Formats: sequence, structure tokens, C-alpha cells
Amino acid sequence: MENEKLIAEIERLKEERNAIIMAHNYQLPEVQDIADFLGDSLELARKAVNVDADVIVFAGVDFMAETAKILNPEKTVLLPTRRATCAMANMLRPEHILEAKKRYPDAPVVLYVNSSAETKALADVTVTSANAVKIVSKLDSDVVIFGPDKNLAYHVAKQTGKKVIPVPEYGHCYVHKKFTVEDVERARKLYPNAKLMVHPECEPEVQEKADIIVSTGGMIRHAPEHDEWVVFTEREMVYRLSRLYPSIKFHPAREDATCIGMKAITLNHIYESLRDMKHAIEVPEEIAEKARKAIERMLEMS
Ligand code: 5XR
Ligand code: SF4
Repeated sequence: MENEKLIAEIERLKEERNAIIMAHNYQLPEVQDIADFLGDSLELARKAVNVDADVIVFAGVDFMAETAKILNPEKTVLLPTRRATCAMANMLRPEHILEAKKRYPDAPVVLYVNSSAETKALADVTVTSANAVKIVSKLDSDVVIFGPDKNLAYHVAKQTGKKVIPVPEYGHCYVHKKFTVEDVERARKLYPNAKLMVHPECEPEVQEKADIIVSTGGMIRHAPEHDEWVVFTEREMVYRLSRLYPSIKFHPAREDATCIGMKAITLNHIYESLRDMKHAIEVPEEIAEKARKAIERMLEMS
């Protein structure tokens, strides 16, 4: 089917199923264009609690759909394709956490929201890039186990002065790892009037040269503070920002910073997911209950 027809079919099925479409800021432009809500994973999960819909089609990667399901157990949450997965979240296995807990039995387990429900169930508290420093400082312990992003772990250790044990030792996002100091230097030369907005999943030496270090939600909130930016995160963020603020200039720091998991979702998958009610996310209740506690603790502490 052509896009126009697909979009009409999606609209029709949305009404029939009482469904809404939520999309992450890294989704393809044509997916962003049909979304009812756009945001980062936590904004979307929170939003999902307040919407009056029976079905949520989640255009994002699997851990995001799981988080939405954990906070909305009574709703049907659909992931348009099983290929939409996060390479970084997949690096952390429950065994990594259990092994670290053996070495540091008194250390709380702090997990970035970019993690599976199974691992969140082993966490004392979850964090986002925006509240990680605040939450770790508040914890009553000088040692914390932290996963899966070692760059965020570095940032947290530096800001809090605490001992941070990264699990796994090599956890990272391959999309954000692409950005180098050379990209920063090129951006400064090419766009001398622009400021640099950098995602905290980037390497420490890139973060150190940033004007601001923010999640995608933070990029949206801070963009109006200046009229030209170079954006160090997944490239579709530039589409999102440019559509929101047509009078501000945004340049991608690299054209090749694309997330394969995010890009796996097409309009056709969204149509098929509404037509066949697939792939419904299920989180076993004993896992969901524990993971929900860790997420709710974050919401209370931030
Ligand atoms: O998965 C990601 O890399 C995206 C992101 C974001 O900034 O949107 O990091 N996910 C966030 O929801 C996590 C929040 O700190
Ligand atoms: Fe995961 Fe990186 Fe893709 Fe975000 S951009 S979903 S952290 S692989």
C-alpha cells in the first residue's frame, strides 16, 4: 500500500480499536507525523497513564513498550515489530547484577530506564539521564551498582563522588558512541554561532566539550534558549526539533548516527499491528510488580 492509503487505514483502525499511537523522538519522520504523542520513554510512559484509550501502539524499542505496560497493566500495549530492540538494554543480563551484588552486598542497584523489565525487577531504583545524579546522591550508600550505560555511570560517579560499579563493564549505546572529539571540532568550525547539545550516552570526552548535556526531552525544553544548535544524538531528533521550532536552526552532528532498533518500525508495521493486535507486550506479574516499585521510587525521588 502507498503511504496515503496506509495512513487512512491506520486512522480507521485507531478508531475501531480505541487506540492511540505513541512515538519516541528517534522514530522515522513519517511515523512521527502520525503519532498522537511524541517524547522520550519516560514522558511517554507517564502520558500513557492519563490517556483514555484501550490500546497503545508504542513506536519505540521494546524496553520502552515494557515500561509503558508496567505502568499501565490494564491497557494493551503493542510493539509494531519485535525487531525494535535496544542494543544497550540487551547488554545487561540479570546475572551481571547478581554477580555484582555478591561482591557488593550492601550496594543499592540503580538502573537506567534503558533496561529490560527482567533486570528492572532486580533494581532498587531506576533513573533517567536527567535525574540519575540527584537520585544517586540521595541514596544512603557511598557505593552503588549502576547499569547498563557506562558513560552515564561515569557522569554519575564524577558528579556525586560516589563509587559506581558499572554492570556490565562495557555497557554502551553504539549510536552515541559514534560521536568523537573530531565531530565536536568540525561542528565548532562549520557552525561557529551554534551551541552543542549532547546526549549523556555519548563518550565522556565528547560530553566535556558540550554546551549542554541533556536527554531528548531536555533538548526540547532547552532549544528555545538559543537560535542555532548542533545535535549530538540519533539523527531523527533533528526532524523532531525542526518541526517543533521552525525558526531555530538544528544541524545533526553526524548523518550516520541512526538506531537500527528504532528504525525497524515502519508505517506498514503500525498498520499491521493495529490490524492483527500484535505484538502484545506481556510482563509476568511478579516481574512487573518489582519493576514497578523501582520505577515508582524514581518518580518519588525526582
Ligand atoms: O534510548 C535513548 O537513547 C533515548 C533516551 C532519550 O533521551 O530519549 O535516552 N531515552 C530516554 O527516555 C531515557 C531518559 O533519560
Ligand atoms: Fe538503545 Fe542507543 Fe537505540 Fe537508544 S539509541 S534505543 S540507547 S541502541
